Amino acid sequence: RTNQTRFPENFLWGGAIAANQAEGAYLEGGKGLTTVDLLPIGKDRFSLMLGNVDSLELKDGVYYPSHEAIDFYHRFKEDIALFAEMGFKCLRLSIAWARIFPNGDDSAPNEEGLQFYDQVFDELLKYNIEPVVTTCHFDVPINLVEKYGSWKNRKMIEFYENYTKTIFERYKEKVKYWMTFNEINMLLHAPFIGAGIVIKDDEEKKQVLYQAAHHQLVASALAVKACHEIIPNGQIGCMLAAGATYPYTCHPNDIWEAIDKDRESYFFIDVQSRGEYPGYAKRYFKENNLQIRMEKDDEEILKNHTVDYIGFSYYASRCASTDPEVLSQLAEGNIFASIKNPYLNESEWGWQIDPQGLRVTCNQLHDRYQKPLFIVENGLGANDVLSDEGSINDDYRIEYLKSHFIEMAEAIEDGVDILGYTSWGPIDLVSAGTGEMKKRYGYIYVDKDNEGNGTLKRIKKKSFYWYQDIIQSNGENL
Ligand code: P53
Repeated sequence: RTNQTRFPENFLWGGAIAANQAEGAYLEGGKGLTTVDLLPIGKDRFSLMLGNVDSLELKDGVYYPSHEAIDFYHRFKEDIALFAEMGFKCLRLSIAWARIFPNGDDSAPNEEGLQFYDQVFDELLKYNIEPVVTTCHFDVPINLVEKYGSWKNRKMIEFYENYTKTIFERYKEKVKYWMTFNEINMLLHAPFIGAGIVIKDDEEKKQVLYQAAHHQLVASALAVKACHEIIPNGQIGCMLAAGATYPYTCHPNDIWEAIDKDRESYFFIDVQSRGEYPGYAKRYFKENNLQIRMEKDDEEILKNHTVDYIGFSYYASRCASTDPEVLSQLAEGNIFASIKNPYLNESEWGWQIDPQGLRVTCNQLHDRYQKPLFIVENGLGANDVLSDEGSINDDYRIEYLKSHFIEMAEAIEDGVDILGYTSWGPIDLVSAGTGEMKKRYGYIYVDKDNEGNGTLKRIKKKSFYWYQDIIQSNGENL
């Protein structure tokens, strides 16, 4: 190795949380109900996330983990102080749309909601922690689902534009880094959690989803436009649930299948970053008889307002196969149906662990888009257990992160421009996929269990001190 440092001097080390998984206070401060507030823990959650929703009302006697979450709403000062102690350069968080516009279509914003984020950003800036803000991380105001069918409806573009302009204006002095939709490609796999979409029996699923995708893509481009106009020194990115797809074998059919699978996701980013629908998407629409209704200016809007950087989450790589025998072993119960890669280990939740896949993914995104990347989610969900002395020795998490950081350094050496790295859930929070508390990602333990019992006390894990050292040495001690 040369003397050159591995990570750029201003590399943004930090962590990432989302309003719906951390804040709680689900009806406080004038906040309206959102899609995620309707998701229980347990086996019903999965089917609801996919869009099999028959009621938009809360049910009695059901435990909804987002309602209190980890109470970040009341404890953000304590939590941010802990992030500062680790030396965070940035914190990725999301604004809850329904705190700002409780119904989504209100004529004026909710001042109390705006003030809450003012306080959060001020607290971060006090420690020189750069806020990195996702405008929408899964939680669509429920009124927009009820009245308009969420992103199925073109009117959503207007509501989102109004919302994003409001927050850009309000926070233009405080927030430089923005992102539009969290894991925009989730819309295809889990439409209700991804985009508030409920599929009715008489609806053609693909038609509905790709039309909704078009609305989000136009809305995203308009947010880019507004951000550039309102915050001249701002940067705004897209956000992809990434993870390279490997061909299961070298059979040409498998090679093509892997390309095809990746394109399901790249589709979104090709539009957001290159500004137009790719040829393979047009072919797909034609062959599946999908009519995407566009208005006259849409193509121009998409072309003129592309993102500044590519934000993405990376948890695992995937495998693609055309062999019926291999496909019959598909792991169930995951949003991304996955074929087991025999060369990889998996987490307690069956997510395959592939540090090298991070290097692959970085290189592929770099080759494709030639824009800075921002790794805005990565980490290991594990069931940490307190020792008798009350400590958490999460060596497995340190091992996971270390191996991924080494590959991230390799990608940088490959010439990939990476703005920063925010690990998912630096403080334990509610799992999006399962609603559990015990699927923990944090450097900070939160005393709360799956049933909602616990003191909510924060406890530093062993990885807290490890990450602190990584940040302090800018990755030189890996
Ligand atoms: P949890 C599935 C596949 C990839 C990313 O996930 C996903 C999901 C949803 O489960 O979501 C992202 O909490 C998402 C976060 C989420 C995180 O990954 O299921 O942006 O909100 O918490 C981890 O372990």
